[in-house]
Amino acid sequence: MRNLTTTPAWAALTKHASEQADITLNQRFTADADRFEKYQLSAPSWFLDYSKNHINDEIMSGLLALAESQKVSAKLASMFNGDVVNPTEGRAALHSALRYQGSDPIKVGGRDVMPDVRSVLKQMEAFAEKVRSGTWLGFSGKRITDVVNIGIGGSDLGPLMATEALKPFAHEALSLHFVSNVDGSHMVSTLKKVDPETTLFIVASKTFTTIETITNATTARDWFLDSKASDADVAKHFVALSTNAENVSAFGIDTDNMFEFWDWVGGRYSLWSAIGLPLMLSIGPDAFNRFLTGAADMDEHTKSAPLGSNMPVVLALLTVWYSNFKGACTHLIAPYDQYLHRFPAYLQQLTMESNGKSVHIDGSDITVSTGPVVWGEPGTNGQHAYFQLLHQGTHLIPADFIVAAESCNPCGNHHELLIANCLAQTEALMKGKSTDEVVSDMKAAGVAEAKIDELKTHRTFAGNRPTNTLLTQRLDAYALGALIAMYEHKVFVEAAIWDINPFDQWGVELGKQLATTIYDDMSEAVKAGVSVSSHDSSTNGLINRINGMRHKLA
Ligand code: G6Q
Repeated sequence: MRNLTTTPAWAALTKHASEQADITLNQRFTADADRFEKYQLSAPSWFLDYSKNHINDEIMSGLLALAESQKVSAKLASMFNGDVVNPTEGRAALHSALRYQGSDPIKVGGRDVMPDVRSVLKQMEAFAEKVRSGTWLGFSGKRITDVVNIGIGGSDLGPLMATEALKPFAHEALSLHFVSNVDGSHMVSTLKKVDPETTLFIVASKTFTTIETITNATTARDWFLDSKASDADVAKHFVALSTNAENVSAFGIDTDNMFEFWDWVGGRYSLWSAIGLPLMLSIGPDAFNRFLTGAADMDEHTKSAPLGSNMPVVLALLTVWYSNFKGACTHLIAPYDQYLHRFPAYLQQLTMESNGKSVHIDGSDITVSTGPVVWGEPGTNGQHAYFQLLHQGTHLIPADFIVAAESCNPCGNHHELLIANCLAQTEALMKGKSTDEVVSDMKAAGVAEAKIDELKTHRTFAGNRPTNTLLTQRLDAYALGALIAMYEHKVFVEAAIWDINPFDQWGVELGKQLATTIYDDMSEAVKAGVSVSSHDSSTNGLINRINGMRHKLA
């Protein structure tokens, strides 16, 4: 049994939560004029204002004591050191090695992995240069104009999010497409936009066994071979990103066109590896290296900053505070940056696949809430959709607001409006609007007494909603690398506190197994003209109904 909830730090935090439950954010700001100076942090490229949170020095000390009692520093060191921090899969989690800029060896099982890391990076750079410069030619001698990345989960969300985020720096003559869903519509609609003579397919799969990816890659290869291309031309149009050379070769891709990575790179942490090839193709090797450097600098910050001024640690502690002591179940990510429109989806996987666990690392049950539901959309769009619930709903929803001081596309007063909206939301969420203020505003506007009585509670904002604001100069490759690495480490620190393994994902296996069974059962039943009865009545009923509907359609 783990002793998280019996630590003195946990007891102290429980006491603070109960004793300070009624202190509002407004009261905290009134009582302490230095709150903004006190509760802010700087890390590479990013400034964090965390003053609009339900914290004071006592609570922060309690949270830091919790981090110490859960040995956060030692666990971080262990991860950076290449220890087996993923015991259920017997692996290290060394995504930090993929972006390491120093000259020290980084060892996994006694072997320095850095020569291999640098060699694949060189291979990627050489390839990217050829495609970007137009010297890599398709089978009919034309340059590549479109790149289709075929992958799912960790082999899709990271490169897709980052390619979108860094679009202002993209190669103008190269269009990137991402196909992930096994729903044929995803591949079919993408293939309609591209030409076999000028398209490069990247099959991105760590295991090279993932059904969605192999199905999509097979469809793409069939489509390609249905053109004037021959089998020998596949080498010019298909490359693989994988750890599984045997399956890559069996699929028909020359292993010379395979970019390798290793089992110590987790899927959702693989953007820095060969899985980042589409991003490198889009922004070029130099910008990709700045992306790696931003992340490496955030690694150094995480390794060396004291816990209290360590950005991922402080943000993780705030999540633990809200999840375990204030009853929050979700966490909003609100990037005020259109190019970060896939960032919440990316963080959903990073956070929810990592920390959606109910047992501790030793297999014993967890008695407290773990990873919150992460969600979000870019601002200002979210304001016109779900922000109503944030302001006047009944749930406590901590939020991260992310914004850059400068736009990558300066245009009129757009960026000033964007920033103003971002800051206005965090102010409104914190301050709210009292019924007295509502009444006096309505009186000043000449609203009749009866109407004021009818509407005043509807128009009252309780406020007291916590937010963090993350600010950077401009969202470039360096800043994005640093931001992603910061969230990776935040997730790790939360896991360290809850004492869970953030690097496995056994919860995704059962559905995959059952899908294979149902696929077989459905097709067998159609062939034999019988009903399926081997599942529960709901699943049987749905299978038989769908078989009936599809049979009639055929
Ligand atoms: C991520 C997960 C998962 C994985 C996909 C794709 O951490 O492991 O999302 O990335 O299932 O797996 P392959 O890259 O092996 O196809």
